Amino acid sequence: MFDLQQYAKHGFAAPLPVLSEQEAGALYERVAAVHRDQPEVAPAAFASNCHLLFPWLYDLTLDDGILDAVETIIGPNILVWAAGFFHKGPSSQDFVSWHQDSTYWGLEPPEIVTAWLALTPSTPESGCLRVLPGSHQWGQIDHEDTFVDDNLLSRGQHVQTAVDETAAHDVVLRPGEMSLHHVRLIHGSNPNRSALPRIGFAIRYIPSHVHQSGGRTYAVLARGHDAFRHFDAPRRPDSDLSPAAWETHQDALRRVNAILMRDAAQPSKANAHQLKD
Ligand SMILES: O=C(O)CCC(=O)C(=O)O
Repeated sequence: MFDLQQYAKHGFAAPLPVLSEQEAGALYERVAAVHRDQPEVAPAAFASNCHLLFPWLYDLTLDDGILDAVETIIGPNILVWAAGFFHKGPSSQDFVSWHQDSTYWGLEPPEIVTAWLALTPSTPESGCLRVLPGSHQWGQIDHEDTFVDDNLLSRGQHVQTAVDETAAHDVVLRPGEMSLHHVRLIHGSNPNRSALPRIGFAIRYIPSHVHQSGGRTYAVLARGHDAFRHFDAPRRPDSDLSPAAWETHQDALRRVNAILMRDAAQPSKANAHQLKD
């Protein structure tokens, strides 16, 4: 099922089954219910670090099927550094520019892996993740911040190198399937031209020896043990959107924003669905 040699060569692996379509559909319903019942809260709640606001998302980051594949790549001592949704509504102009996740995260060494779990069909038409195979071996490339409105990235950053679109690979996923990608892999995505929302839950996993520069952030021990203690451990949310959960979430955001947005020419884009790079 999961081919480590392919991951090492191309910097990603997909599609990998994690949940049944029914399970993915049930998660989608929970997300949709919050959007329906609390529309003023939902965009902020499902963006960066939403696993600190909803116990069922916290638990999803600890899913054994996901962790088994992640362990193959980064070893047995695994922390969850961040998690959040990339949500494109039907016929939405939202897109993600070509970028490397490693650019502003301040994590070293670059052994971070993202699990991107589809809750709805992720296809070329709906604006699926697109990757440049092998680009994780190109080292860290400079990025330019654009702060363009429809860009889902917090700084609208894009990689300062020519991207050969014909070499890009579309990561097509059914609901319940995931992809894994390397923190240095160049990737992005196009607008959603379909009638359905395109929703992916991105979880950032690190081995416990990875350290944070620029400040101290939170990370949840997902498997194994943490002999390094480079991160603070947040509490599991006691219930959906509880005051205590919001407090931890806001503290986590403040800490991580101070790192991600340092030296930025503008503050984080208000519509950023996910704090990145
Ligand atoms: O969901 C997308 O379109 C982009 C996701 C992404 O950039 C990431 O997971 O790092």
